[in-house]
Amino acid sequence: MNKNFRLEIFKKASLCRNFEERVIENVNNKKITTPVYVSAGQEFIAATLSSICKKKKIKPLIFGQHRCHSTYLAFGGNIIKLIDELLGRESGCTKGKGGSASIHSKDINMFGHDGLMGSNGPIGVGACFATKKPTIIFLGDAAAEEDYVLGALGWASHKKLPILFIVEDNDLSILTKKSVRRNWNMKDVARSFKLEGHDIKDDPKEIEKHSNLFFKKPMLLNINTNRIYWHAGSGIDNKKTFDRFRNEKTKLGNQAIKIDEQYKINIKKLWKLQLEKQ
Ligand SMILES: Cc1ncc(C[n+]2csc(CCOP(=O)(O)OP(=O)(O)O)c2C)c(N)n1
Ligand SMILES: [Mg+2]
Repeated sequence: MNKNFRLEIFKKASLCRNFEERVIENVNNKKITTPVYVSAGQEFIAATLSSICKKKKIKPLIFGQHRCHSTYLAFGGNIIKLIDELLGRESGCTKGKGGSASIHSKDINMFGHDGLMGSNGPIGVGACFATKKPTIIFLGDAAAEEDYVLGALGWASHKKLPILFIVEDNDLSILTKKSVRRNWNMKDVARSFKLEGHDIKDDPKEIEKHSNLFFKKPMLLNINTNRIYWHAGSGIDNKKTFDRFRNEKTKLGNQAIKIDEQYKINIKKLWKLQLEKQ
């Protein structure tokens, strides 16, 4: 992967991370009063996928789950409308009625989640089957376990749909690790349904490696990642959790540091302006 592309991905990740840091701040100071599901730590998945789609000039249908701020922002969702959504305003991307877990945007073809874990599996497959448009379905490692997701995988395989299932595998269902819940993995499940299935890290290079086949055949990528903050809200479970963002920033050096500083300033300003409008 060339450095410019890596930096482009980093830019999106920086946008997402700095946004989430302000969300955490505003949860702590009680400016945000509804539940939030922060995607800090997992942002390189959306940042990489959206950069690849941009390069391929593909605007996919997007079916996010509850932890979806980064999905929305990386795929070009309007940041002001997301701030307003989290503040419960009518000017929000989901008219202030969806909140953090149900981010919806016609502008970027993102369909808000209804709260039933994994429901976006069959709904997204149905939408892809009906339209044959490139489609990405984001699932958590726990949502992927729902029986109706498995049926949807089978149909996507049988109909050879242009679909990408992304399992954002943070090894947690709220606080329950995968090893407590199951003795199988999603890559094997996908392959048993004759889907292209892989188990990889949230390293942009690993994601890009599979991108030649994106939307050419149905594929499932189980992407191992880390949640920095609590399931909901602003607490931290473990300060030693691996942070892909910090890792990439260090590896990319000065250019990345400057990009990140600029995003920090700009996003702080945006939040301040929106909060003053209250
Ligand atoms: C069918 C269903 N069962 C349980 C819940 C309660 N619930 C909400 S989120 C969640 C954990 C989700 O874990 P995962 O899919 O791995 O996503 P993550 O939060 O880790 O991003 C649970 C159990 C729900 N919303 N829907
Ligand atoms: Mg999880």
